Amino acid sequence: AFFARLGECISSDVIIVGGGPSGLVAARDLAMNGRSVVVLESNNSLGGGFWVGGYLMNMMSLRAPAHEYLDEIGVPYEPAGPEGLFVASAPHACSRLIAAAFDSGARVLNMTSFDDVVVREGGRVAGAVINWTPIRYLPRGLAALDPVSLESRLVIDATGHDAFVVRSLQKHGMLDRDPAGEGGMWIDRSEDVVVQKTGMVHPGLIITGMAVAAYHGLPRMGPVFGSMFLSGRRAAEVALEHLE
Ligand code: 48H
Repeated sequence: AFFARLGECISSDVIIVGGGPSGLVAARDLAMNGRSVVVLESNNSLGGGFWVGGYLMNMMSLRAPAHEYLDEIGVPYEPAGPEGLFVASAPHACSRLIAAAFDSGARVLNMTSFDDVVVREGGRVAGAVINWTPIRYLPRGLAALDPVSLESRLVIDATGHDAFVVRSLQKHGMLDRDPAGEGGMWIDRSEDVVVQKTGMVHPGLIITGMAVAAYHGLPRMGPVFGSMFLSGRRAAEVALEHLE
């Protein structure tokens, strides 16, 4: 059964690298629009940095209008102080987000690490080179194990702070400019600009979530997660426009 499903991942509309909040939201929106989607997650568990809020407190916060996404996937939340600020249980929200991605029909390969980009004419990104995550941790002599590749019309970098897909293009000298690296914390500004700057940065490659901050040098926002939902949604919109 596993290999039959792996076979279905060989060619898809969109590969999303990273199963954190931005990647999961993008995956659900794309699958609900009838697109074939594969999420690659290097860890055993999906959810990325969404299981806890900040400072090991397992409540997460978000600002309007992102709370509407919690309504959509059935997560309870409550107002928290200033108008338009809400809190919810992070594990509750995270597990619903994961389930919603599966329910939408997105395919998921966990314990699977994105290793490199597949490229086509003109340097267009056209898929992902993957390997089992444990391969990374084996001694070099044992781990000289070639990866395999999955092809897609688009790839979304949802790897968070590391912006791993973008960095692999940088490694190949394929980016117009180097990633600027994430800035210091400025919550009020960062949330909006991360969503605004979500988009295509190279033919075939869209960035979402904290990868946007890492690429464009935007400030970070700490444990406020609304822009991760809205950025994931924006990434799906951009992908749908390109696929059409
Ligand atoms: C496969 C990979 C690889 C790889 C990484 O970090 P994330 O939660 O990312 P976002 O952008 O959806 O959400 C960011 C948010 O959690 C956060 O950290 C915030 C808001 N911080 C603000 C602040 O100021 O600090 O998830 C990324 C996922 C993880 O699950 C990784 O394991 C996975 O990507 N990943 N998967 N192949 N090479 N690299």
